[in-house]
Amino acid sequence: MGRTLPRNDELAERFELLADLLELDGADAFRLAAYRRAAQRIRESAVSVAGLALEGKAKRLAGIGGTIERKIAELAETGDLEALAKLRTRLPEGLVEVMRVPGLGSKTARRLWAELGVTGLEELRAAAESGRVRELPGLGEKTEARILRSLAASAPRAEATGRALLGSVLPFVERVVAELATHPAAERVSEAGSVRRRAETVRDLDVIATARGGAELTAFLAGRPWVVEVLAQGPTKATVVSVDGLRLDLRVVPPACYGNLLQHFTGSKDHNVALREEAVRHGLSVSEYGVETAATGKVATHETEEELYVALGYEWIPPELRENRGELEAARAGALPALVRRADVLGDLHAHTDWSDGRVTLEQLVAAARARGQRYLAICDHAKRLGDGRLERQTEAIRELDASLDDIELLCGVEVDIRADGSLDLDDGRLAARDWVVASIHSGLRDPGPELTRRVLAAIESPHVDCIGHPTGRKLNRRPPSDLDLEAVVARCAETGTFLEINGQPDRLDLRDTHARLAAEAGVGIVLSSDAHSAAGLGYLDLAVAQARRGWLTAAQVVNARPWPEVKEMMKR
Ligand code: DGT
Ligand code: CA
Ligand code: CA
Ligand code: ZN
Repeated sequence: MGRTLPRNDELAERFELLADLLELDGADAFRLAAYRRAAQRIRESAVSVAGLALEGKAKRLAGIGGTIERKIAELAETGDLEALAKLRTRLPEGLVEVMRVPGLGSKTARRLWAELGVTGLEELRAAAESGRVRELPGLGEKTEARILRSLAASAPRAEATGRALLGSVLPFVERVVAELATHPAAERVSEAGSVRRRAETVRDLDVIATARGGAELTAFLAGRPWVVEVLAQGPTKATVVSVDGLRLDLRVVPPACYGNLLQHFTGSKDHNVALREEAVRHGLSVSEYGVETAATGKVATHETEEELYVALGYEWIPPELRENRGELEAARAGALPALVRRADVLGDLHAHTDWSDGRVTLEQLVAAARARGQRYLAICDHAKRLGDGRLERQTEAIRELDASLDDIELLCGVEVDIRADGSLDLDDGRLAARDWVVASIHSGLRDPGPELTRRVLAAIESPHVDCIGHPTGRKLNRRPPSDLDLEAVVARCAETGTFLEINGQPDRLDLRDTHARLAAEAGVGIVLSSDAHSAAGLGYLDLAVAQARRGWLTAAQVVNARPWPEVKEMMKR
């Protein structure tokens, strides 16, 4: 059996590395460009370029000549390139990452290596932190500060990889749970793990069930059309992989200890560890199968989580709180907050239409909001797309539609950019005429914290700004939160009555749970938003609610859990 051919993206990556190392080696620009062009061409090809090269047909692709075709064949046959191996003996491979740090490039990377012994990002960080980078002629303190900033900015990204966004998996999990529940062998079926806790990202999906026939239920799961791989299958558990590459663990458990197992597999691990340690102090040993009294050796099982928590001296703890952030102490004291529920949220204060970058007309969006039972909806198209009289026409369209409907109140909102100098991209006269103003930062998110903080504080000072949108600007798996001084922002919001948003976009969820909790405790009103750009996008409000619950928020702390007239009253103070 022949070896499997390298995929196009693997080939492309090799040629990119080759180009980068050659650049560090000082090769001429023409050669580098040729390899980079070839890499791009390979990446974009719909057929296996390795296969073509082995048949001598890769040359037919634009940008690929005889030399590169031979190299592709070499990669396909040997798994490596001699040219790469040679370069690796001369240059540390980690230097490629150093070269890619914004503002550095190959020449500086080479000097950092030759003069400071920097062979990778770790040494680069150490050199910058100890002030050695500024010693090199032509580099200076500014470059050093920039290096440290970009190293800090790229750190959380690596950590976030390999985890799926909650918003992208939740509908799927809910469908699987519903599917399993309809099977005749199934009795109770529940999501568990990080999804049930509504963690913002999840590694895999966990589902718990009780059944009359465990083997039948796991076989049913393994046979679902969306299953592409069955990693394990037996009478009590199965692990499968979905077409989207998601791993799902199903465990079938005896009804008598359903509560014990559901609690165990909901986690979090930190919550469970703390729960068990506290139990030990009371002479109890908790496992997924029951609670053993140490003195007697008697094991009690619990059909429901409620019974289990009560037996251990707690009130039942909502899954979103199970992160060992004080919930066990609060539950023991009977002092858990009454978390905001989806039904408490009466309206949505952040949505876009095709008047700006939304993919839906005003009429379609409003119809969808009414279908969801929303009592008010603020249209917050971007001010920068509403020049040349468009804002006035949009306002007229909103008012007209609103006048024709009595089950929903439409608000003329706007989302303004907070510019680099802290000013807003809409004049005071127009701002004053809006029902609702969200101000957000969309640029310079990697700027130093003090600069970002100054911008946001300036926006908070504006008497027209009601809410700061997606305050930290993070994009999960893509961009870390900005270095904004959140505590300063929270303090000023509390003083001025400015609200902060939990944006429900699956890759934003910004504010995050802990920040929302901190802000609400400081007395800041929290707005839960969908930031919808489509009709379906209105559903992201559910994710904002989940995040709010993880942040311990009650309905009283959520601005849009009030009717619109009450929100207006809050805005006057
Ligand atoms: P994930 O999958 O990384 O998004 O997070 P989880 O919480 O879903 O973690 P997972 O799937 O590894 O395990 C599900 C639950 O099982 C976890 O939340 C708590 C429980 N669990 C797993 N390993 C341990 C452990 O070593 N000790 C304890 N006490 N519980 C564990
Ligand atoms: Ca999991
Ligand atoms: Ca799991
Ligand atoms: Zn928006």
